[in-house]
Amino acid sequence: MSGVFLSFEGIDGAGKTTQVAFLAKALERRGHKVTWLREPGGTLLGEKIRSLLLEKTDEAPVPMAELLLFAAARSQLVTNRIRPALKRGEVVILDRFADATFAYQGYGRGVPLEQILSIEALSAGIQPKRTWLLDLTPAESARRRQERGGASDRMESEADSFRAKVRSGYLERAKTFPDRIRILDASASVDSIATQILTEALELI
Ligand code: T5A
Repeated sequence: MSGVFLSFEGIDGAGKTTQVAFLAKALERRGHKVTWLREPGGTLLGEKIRSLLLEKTDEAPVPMAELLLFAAARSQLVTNRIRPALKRGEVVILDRFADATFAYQGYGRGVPLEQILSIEALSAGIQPKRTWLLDLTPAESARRRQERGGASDRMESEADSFRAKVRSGYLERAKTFPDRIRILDASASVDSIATQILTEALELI
Protein backbone atom coordinates (compact mmCIF):
# COMPACT_ATOMS: atom_id res chain seq x y z
CA MET A 1 0.00 0.00 0.00
CA SER A 2 1.63 3.24 -1.07
CA GLY A 3 -0.75 5.91 0.30
CA VAL A 4 -0.59 7.63 3.68
CA PHE A 5 -3.16 6.95 6.39
CA LEU A 6 -3.82 9.77 8.89
CA SER A 7 -6.47 10.09 11.60
CA PHE A 8 -7.97 12.53 14.09
CA GLU A 9 -9.28 11.70 17.55
CA GLY A 10 -10.67 13.43 20.60
CA ILE A 11 -13.81 13.75 22.70
CA ASP A 12 -16.98 15.19 21.15
CA GLY A 13 -16.53 18.77 20.01
CA ALA A 14 -12.72 18.74 20.22
CA GLY A 15 -12.44 20.16 16.70
CA LYS A 16 -11.68 17.03 14.65
CA THR A 17 -14.06 17.77 11.78
CA THR A 18 -12.77 21.35 11.56
CA GLN A 19 -9.16 20.16 11.37
CA VAL A 20 -9.87 17.30 8.95
CA ALA A 21 -11.41 19.82 6.53
CA PHE A 22 -8.48 22.24 6.91
CA LEU A 23 -5.91 19.52 6.29
CA ALA A 24 -7.76 17.91 3.39
CA LYS A 25 -8.17 21.23 1.59
CA ALA A 26 -4.56 22.30 2.26
CA LEU A 27 -3.24 19.01 0.86
CA GLU A 28 -5.54 19.16 -2.17
CA ARG A 29 -4.29 22.69 -2.92
CA ARG A 30 -0.78 21.20 -3.00
CA GLY A 31 -1.87 18.62 -5.57
CA HIS A 32 -2.40 15.60 -3.34
CA LYS A 33 -5.33 13.27 -3.92
CA VAL A 34 -7.17 13.04 -0.60
CA THR A 35 -9.89 10.66 0.59
CA TRP A 36 -11.58 12.03 3.70
CA LEU A 37 -13.90 9.78 5.69
CA ARG A 38 -15.73 9.78 8.99
CA GLU A 39 -16.41 7.00 11.49
CA PRO A 40 -18.88 5.56 11.88
CA GLY A 41 -19.85 6.08 8.26
CA GLY A 42 -18.17 6.46 4.90
CA THR A 43 -20.04 3.55 3.28
CA LEU A 44 -23.71 2.87 2.68
CA LEU A 45 -23.74 0.25 5.42
CA GLY A 46 -21.59 2.40 7.72
CA GLU A 47 -23.95 5.40 7.42
CA LYS A 48 -26.92 3.15 8.31
CA ILE A 49 -25.01 1.82 11.31
CA ARG A 50 -24.16 5.41 12.26
CA SER A 51 -27.87 6.24 12.42
CA LEU A 52 -28.54 3.15 14.55
CA LEU A 53 -25.75 4.13 16.94
CA LEU A 54 -26.43 7.84 17.27
CA GLU A 55 -30.23 8.02 17.29
CA LYS A 56 -31.96 8.17 20.63
CA THR A 57 -34.50 5.36 21.03
CA ASP A 58 -36.26 3.60 23.90
CA GLU A 59 -33.76 0.74 23.72
CA ALA A 60 -30.10 1.78 23.75
CA PRO A 61 -27.59 -0.83 22.55
CA VAL A 62 -25.86 -2.70 25.37
CA PRO A 63 -22.07 -2.02 25.47
CA MET A 64 -21.11 -5.21 23.57
CA ALA A 65 -23.72 -4.55 20.86
CA GLU A 66 -22.43 -0.97 20.60
CA LEU A 67 -18.84 -2.21 20.27
CA LEU A 68 -19.76 -4.72 17.56
CA LEU A 69 -21.75 -2.16 15.57
CA PHE A 70 -18.83 0.30 15.53
CA ALA A 71 -16.58 -2.61 14.53
CA ALA A 72 -18.92 -3.71 11.73
CA ALA A 73 -18.97 -0.20 10.27
CA ARG A 74 -15.15 -0.06 10.49
CA SER A 75 -14.69 -3.41 8.80
CA GLN A 76 -16.81 -2.28 5.86
CA LEU A 77 -14.93 1.02 5.64
CA VAL A 78 -11.46 -0.54 5.78
CA THR A 79 -12.22 -3.05 3.04
CA ASN A 80 -14.30 -0.91 0.70
CA ARG A 81 -12.77 2.55 1.08
CA ILE A 82 -9.54 2.80 3.10
CA ARG A 83 -7.46 -0.04 1.62
CA PRO A 84 -8.43 0.74 -2.01
CA ALA A 85 -7.60 4.45 -1.57
CA LEU A 86 -4.23 3.62 0.01
CA LYS A 87 -3.55 1.21 -2.82
CA ARG A 88 -4.20 4.05 -5.29
CA GLY A 89 -1.55 6.07 -3.44
CA GLU A 90 -3.94 8.60 -1.90
CA VAL A 91 -3.77 10.41 1.42
CA VAL A 92 -6.57 8.94 3.56
CA ILE A 93 -7.80 11.09 6.45
CA LEU A 94 -10.13 9.59 9.03
CA ASP A 95 -12.35 11.56 11.40
CA ARG A 96 -12.00 8.88 14.15
CA PHE A 97 -10.74 5.29 13.85
CA ALA A 98 -9.99 2.38 16.20
CA ASP A 99 -8.57 4.58 18.99
CA ALA A 100 -12.14 5.89 19.43
CA THR A 101 -13.39 2.41 20.24
CA PHE A 102 -10.61 1.91 22.77
CA ALA A 103 -11.49 5.21 24.47
CA TYR A 104 -15.31 5.21 24.21
CA GLN A 105 -16.24 1.53 24.52
CA GLY A 106 -13.19 0.53 26.57
CA TYR A 107 -12.81 3.40 29.04
CA GLY A 108 -16.23 5.03 28.59
CA ARG A 109 -18.44 1.92 28.66
CA GLY A 110 -16.05 -0.36 30.55
CA VAL A 111 -15.86 -3.21 28.02
CA PRO A 112 -12.74 -5.24 28.97
CA LEU A 113 -9.74 -3.96 27.02
CA GLU A 114 -8.65 -7.43 25.85
CA GLN A 115 -12.05 -7.79 24.16
CA ILE A 116 -11.68 -4.35 22.57
CA LEU A 117 -8.24 -5.27 21.22
CA SER A 118 -9.43 -8.64 19.84
CA ILE A 119 -12.29 -6.97 17.97
CA GLU A 120 -9.92 -4.25 16.77
CA ALA A 121 -7.62 -6.87 15.26
CA LEU A 122 -10.59 -8.42 13.42
CA SER A 123 -12.24 -5.22 12.21
CA ALA A 124 -9.38 -2.78 11.59
CA GLY A 125 -6.14 -4.71 10.94
CA ILE A 126 -4.43 -1.50 9.92
CA GLN A 127 -3.16 1.55 11.80
CA PRO A 128 -2.76 5.17 10.79
CA LYS A 129 0.76 6.45 10.27
CA ARG A 130 -0.06 9.49 12.39
CA THR A 131 -2.99 10.28 14.69
CA TRP A 132 -3.62 13.74 16.07
CA LEU A 133 -5.39 13.56 19.42
CA LEU A 134 -7.14 16.87 20.01
CA ASP A 135 -7.17 16.98 23.78
CA LEU A 136 -9.93 19.03 25.40
CA THR A 137 -11.56 19.15 28.84
CA PRO A 138 -15.13 17.81 29.06
CA ALA A 139 -16.22 21.25 30.33
CA GLU A 140 -14.86 23.01 27.23
CA SER A 141 -16.40 20.31 25.02
CA ALA A 142 -19.80 20.96 26.62
CA ARG A 143 -19.37 24.73 26.22
CA ARG A 144 -18.55 24.40 22.52
CA ARG A 145 -21.43 22.03 21.81
CA GLN A 146 -23.83 24.34 23.64
CA GLU A 147 -22.54 27.33 21.67
CA ARG A 148 -22.99 25.41 18.41
CA GLY A 149 -26.61 24.60 19.36
CA GLY A 150 -28.79 21.90 17.80
CA ALA A 151 -29.92 18.60 19.27
CA SER A 152 -27.46 16.24 20.98
CA ASP A 153 -27.19 12.71 19.60
CA ARG A 154 -27.20 9.61 21.84
CA MET A 155 -23.44 9.68 22.48
CA GLU A 156 -23.31 13.46 22.97
CA SER A 157 -26.07 13.15 25.55
CA GLU A 158 -23.75 11.26 27.90
CA ALA A 159 -22.59 13.12 31.02
CA ASP A 160 -19.31 15.00 31.35
CA SER A 161 -18.12 12.16 33.61
CA PHE A 162 -18.41 9.79 30.62
CA ARG A 163 -16.32 12.15 28.47
CA ALA A 164 -13.76 12.40 31.30
CA LYS A 165 -13.34 8.60 31.18
CA VAL A 166 -13.09 8.69 27.38
CA ARG A 167 -10.46 11.41 27.58
CA SER A 168 -8.35 9.35 30.01
CA GLY A 169 -8.71 6.36 27.66
CA TYR A 170 -7.31 8.42 24.80
CA LEU A 171 -4.41 9.63 26.95
CA GLU A 172 -3.61 6.03 27.98
CA ARG A 173 -3.74 4.93 24.35
CA ALA A 174 -1.30 7.73 23.46
CA LYS A 175 1.14 6.29 26.01
CA THR A 176 0.97 2.93 24.21
CA PHE A 177 1.63 4.47 20.79
CA PRO A 178 3.87 7.50 21.47
CA ASP A 179 5.34 7.55 17.96
CA ARG A 180 1.96 7.48 16.22
CA ILE A 181 -0.31 9.56 18.46
CA ARG A 182 0.47 13.27 18.85
CA ILE A 183 -1.42 15.01 21.64
CA LEU A 184 -2.41 18.56 20.71
CA ASP A 185 -3.99 21.19 22.95
CA ALA A 186 -7.44 21.52 21.35
CA SER A 187 -8.12 24.77 23.21
CA ALA A 188 -5.53 26.57 21.03
CA SER A 189 -6.74 28.54 18.01
CA VAL A 190 -8.01 26.68 14.94
CA ASP A 191 -5.27 28.26 12.80
CA SER A 192 -2.36 27.41 15.09
CA ILE A 193 -3.51 23.77 15.39
CA ALA A 194 -4.01 23.55 11.62
CA THR A 195 -0.54 24.94 10.90
CA GLN A 196 1.13 22.45 13.23
CA ILE A 197 -0.80 19.53 11.70
CA LEU A 198 -0.09 20.58 8.12
CA THR A 199 3.64 20.88 8.82
CA GLU A 200 3.72 17.36 10.28
CA ALA A 201 1.54 15.93 7.51
CA LEU A 202 3.77 17.34 4.77
CA GLU A 203 6.81 15.78 6.46
CA LEU A 204 5.07 12.39 6.52
CA ILE A 205 3.74 12.41 2.96
N1 T5A B 1 -17.79 6.73 18.71
C1 T5A B 1 -17.19 6.75 17.49
C2 T5A B 1 -17.62 5.66 19.59
O1 T5A B 1 -18.20 5.66 20.68
N2 T5A B 1 -16.81 4.63 19.21
C3 T5A B 1 -16.18 4.59 18.00
O2 T5A B 1 -15.47 3.61 17.70
C4 T5A B 1 -16.39 5.69 17.10
C5 T5A B 1 -15.73 5.69 15.75
C6 T5A B 1 -19.51 9.89 16.54
C7 T5A B 1 -19.85 9.48 17.95
O3 T5A B 1 -19.58 8.10 18.07
C8 T5A B 1 -18.66 7.85 19.10
C9 T5A B 1 -17.94 9.14 19.33
C10 T5A B 1 -18.97 10.19 18.98
O4 T5A B 1 -19.72 10.47 20.13
P1 T5A B 1 -18.98 12.21 15.55
O5 T5A B 1 -19.93 12.98 14.76
O6 T5A B 1 -17.82 11.64 14.87
O7 T5A B 1 -19.88 11.13 16.31
O8 T5A B 1 -18.30 12.91 16.75
P2 T5A B 1 -18.37 14.27 17.44
O9 T5A B 1 -17.08 14.37 18.15
O10 T5A B 1 -19.60 14.34 18.26
O11 T5A B 1 -18.39 15.35 16.30
P3 T5A B 1 -18.42 16.85 16.54
O12 T5A B 1 -18.65 17.47 15.20
O13 T5A B 1 -19.31 17.25 17.66
O14 T5A B 1 -16.97 17.20 17.09
P4 T5A B 1 -15.62 17.57 16.39
O15 T5A B 1 -15.61 17.09 15.00
O16 T5A B 1 -14.50 17.14 17.25
O17 T5A B 1 -15.61 19.14 16.44
P5 T5A B 1 -15.95 20.24 15.33
O18 T5A B 1 -14.79 20.42 14.45
O19 T5A B 1 -17.26 19.93 14.74
O20 T5A B 1 -16.03 21.50 16.29
C11 T5A B 1 -17.00 21.62 17.30
C12 T5A B 1 -17.29 23.12 17.54
O21 T5A B 1 -16.13 23.73 18.09
C13 T5A B 1 -15.65 24.77 17.24
C14 T5A B 1 -16.28 24.51 15.87
O22 T5A B 1 -16.42 25.68 15.14
C15 T5A B 1 -17.61 23.88 16.25
O23 T5A B 1 -18.56 24.85 16.53
N3 T5A B 1 -14.19 24.67 17.23
C16 T5A B 1 -13.39 25.47 17.95
N4 T5A B 1 -13.65 26.50 18.80
C17 T5A B 1 -12.59 27.08 19.39
N5 T5A B 1 -11.28 26.71 19.17
C18 T5A B 1 -10.97 25.70 18.35
N6 T5A B 1 -9.70 25.33 18.17
C19 T5A B 1 -12.07 25.03 17.70
N7 T5A B 1 -12.12 23.98 16.84
C20 T5A B 1 -13.42 23.78 16.56
